[in-house]
Amino acid sequence: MAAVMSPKDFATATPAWWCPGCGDFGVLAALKSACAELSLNPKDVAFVSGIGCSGKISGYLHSYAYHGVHGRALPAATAVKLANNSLTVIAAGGDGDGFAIGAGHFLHAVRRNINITYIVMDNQTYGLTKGQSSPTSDLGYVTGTSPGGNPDAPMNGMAVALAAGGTFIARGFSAQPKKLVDVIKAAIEHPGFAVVEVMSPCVTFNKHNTFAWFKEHMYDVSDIEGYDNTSRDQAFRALDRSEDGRMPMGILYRSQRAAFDDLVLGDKPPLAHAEVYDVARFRDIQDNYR
Ligand SMILES: Cc1ncc(C[n+]2csc(CCOP(=O)(O)OP(=O)(O)O)c2C)c(N)n1
Ligand code: SF4
Ligand SMILES: [Mg+2]
Repeated sequence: MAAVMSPKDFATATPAWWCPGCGDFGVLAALKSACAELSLNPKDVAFVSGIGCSGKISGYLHSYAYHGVHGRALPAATAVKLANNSLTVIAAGGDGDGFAIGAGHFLHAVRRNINITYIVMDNQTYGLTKGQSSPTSDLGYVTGTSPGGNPDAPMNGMAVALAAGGTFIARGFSAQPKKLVDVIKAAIEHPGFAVVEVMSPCVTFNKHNTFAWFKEHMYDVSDIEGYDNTSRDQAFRALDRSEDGRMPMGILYRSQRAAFDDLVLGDKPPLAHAEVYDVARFRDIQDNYR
């Protein structure tokens, strides 16, 4: 019988550093609940994050953790999964981390369909570096570095993921915990690359995309009559905000195809389970890199 876990089993002694009211608290709480409800054990979870306010999350979830380099959460998470595919690997980072500096890695992780979950904590700004515009900032967003308003059109990261061959594409809102937990659980259980964009307001710097703004603009795809989340066509249409500017949330699209880790590893044991059959040769190889 699976062990009964509680969100507290995933809590760390470190208090979260975020500003009071930051949306990221909701993402952390939902992740802890999702892991507990799936009866995961902290020793079987590896959490990898990039750099940003969002990236700090790996330090607040009791599990194996790697707080890496800006924009590089996904290659690091890919390496962890290939080294030990018995781990549940979850990567997380901000909209800047995933869609600006990490955009190339994002596309390739999507097309590879590696069996990990990726949470993009999207506050439509660069929170950590004091509120510059990010790839998802709205046109006209005024910041210290764009006083005349952001001149760049926002990127639709979930539509890009769908075009790149994504097999699980979802969106949540950090202020709707029940729905967010359900979406994250489904993402973790998906046998392939699952991306969840969580709208997570930055209360300190983004005075435009506030909690109230998201409440007004977001709707659940389950409210669209007959919405079929296995239809790529319907997902594209929902993600296109050109008509009414509203943002769909929920599981927008799901399908299945072979996962990268299964294709690469086949029946071979991953590195973490392989026997070191020739210790002298292994040491030689290590010495080459010293
Ligand atoms: C290679 C590199 N370039 C730039 C930075 C500076 N930097 C740190 S976090 C960040 C952006 C943070 O925005 P986002 O990823 O959206 O995370 P948030 O803080 O909003 O959660 C930048 C540009 C860095 N740390 N490393
Ligand atoms: S600066 Fe914004 S994103 Fe960063 S902790 Fe504060 S509210 Fe959250
Ligand atoms: Mg951000």
